[in-house]
Amino acid sequence: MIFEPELEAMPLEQLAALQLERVRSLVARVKERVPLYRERLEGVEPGDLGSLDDLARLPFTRKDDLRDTYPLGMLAVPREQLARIHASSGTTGKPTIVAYTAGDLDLFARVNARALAMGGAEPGMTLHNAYGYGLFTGGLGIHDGGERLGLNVVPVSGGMTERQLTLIQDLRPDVITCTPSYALTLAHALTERGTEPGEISLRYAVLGAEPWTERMREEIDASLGVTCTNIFGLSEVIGPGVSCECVEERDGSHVNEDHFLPEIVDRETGEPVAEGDEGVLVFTTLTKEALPLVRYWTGDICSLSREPCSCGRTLARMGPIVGRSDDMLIVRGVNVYPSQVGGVLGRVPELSPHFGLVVRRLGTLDEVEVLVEPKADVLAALTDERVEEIAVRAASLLRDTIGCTMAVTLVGPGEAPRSDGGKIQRVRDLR
Ligand code: DLL
Repeated sequence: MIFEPELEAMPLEQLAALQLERVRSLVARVKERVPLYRERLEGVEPGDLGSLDDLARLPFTRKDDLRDTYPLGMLAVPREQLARIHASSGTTGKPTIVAYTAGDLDLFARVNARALAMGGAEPGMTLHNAYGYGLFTGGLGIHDGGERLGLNVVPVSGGMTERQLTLIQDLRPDVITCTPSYALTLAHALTERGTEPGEISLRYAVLGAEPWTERMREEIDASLGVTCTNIFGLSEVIGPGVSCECVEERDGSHVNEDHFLPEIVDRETGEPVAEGDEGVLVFTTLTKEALPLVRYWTGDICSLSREPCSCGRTLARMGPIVGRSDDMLIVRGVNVYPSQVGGVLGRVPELSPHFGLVVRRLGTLDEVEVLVEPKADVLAALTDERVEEIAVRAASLLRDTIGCTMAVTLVGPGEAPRSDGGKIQRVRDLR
């Protein structure tokens, strides 16, 4: 079902007109209320924006702008109007604080209701929500979206895997939401209990917050007995619900672009790329009140498609995130994204989706070792020669595809990184 058909399936011309009108009023609003934008957008008048293409003349906003104005220097409303704070999971230093008015929380719930409906959920279903609750936007964002759609939401949060399985068996939810890596952890724990996928009630899984591969999708579909879809989002833009795949096609995530205007730009020059090409994803928030952002540079790399979709939505679709400019490793001059490695490993039939990367510095050179677990049924029949043959084949596929030599080591079950509830850490950097 489509949660807001009049908006999600809007004729494209009407959508573009709405976006332009919203961009203009955004520019006026941030210039009036946010010192950083008053300075940066000096000389730009809303009326100068004749079409959406003119947006490309405006400067980008970057994560550093939020850091430099920590904690709340980019607010566009008085502090008393805030209704909630979240923060993004930074790996170093202070978190990035994001803020919501009551109106923003309403929007947050609506776009997540849309996303859950895209993923197959319908009013009356039960949702097992295993995204982390707290400062992370995943738990509460999906929770409010589920309630808005008319689901019965079980706020399990991440972790305590055994208890999750018990609740899944006893409460018989139809839909599960968590990170894809945690869905695999749950699936494995289920197998260890001796439970077959057919014995549990789950039908849909709406998974995201980290990159994942088609190999992971196949394994999650089969081992949990679900149809899983990819949900994308980031705290700075709102949290989850920026985009989601529809269960009909599962081929690119529909961006809620009446609220979050996407652009794809060249990662070096910042210029718009040709339609369908890969580049950095940039968002302008069209309706957010507390923390509106003009051309926010996400660092995520993907492509955007305007091909019509059989689900009836007219919203553009973004392809999977193939990497992030800031988790890119540079190995002997070659750019390597961990998710790209996962994609290549997925083409070796004997390998499972469990992999990790270890980066070491040997002298002046960086070396990457790829640790990957074979599939469980392959493992039983492995001889030393076969292990060697698979590793060599995977390494040559990586070299031919990515252009960088990496050692591949096959490891035992549980030796590659796993998720214990939240986002998975695939890279161990020992430099
Ligand atoms: O991860 C919001 C979210 C929660 C999305 C639950 C989906 C589900 P942050 O913690 O701010 O927000 O991290 C945002 O995570 O810039 C991407 O690099 C990555 N990311 C999020 N969703 C996906 C996805 C939440 N489906 C950052 N595929 C983003 C790949 C994703 N990467």
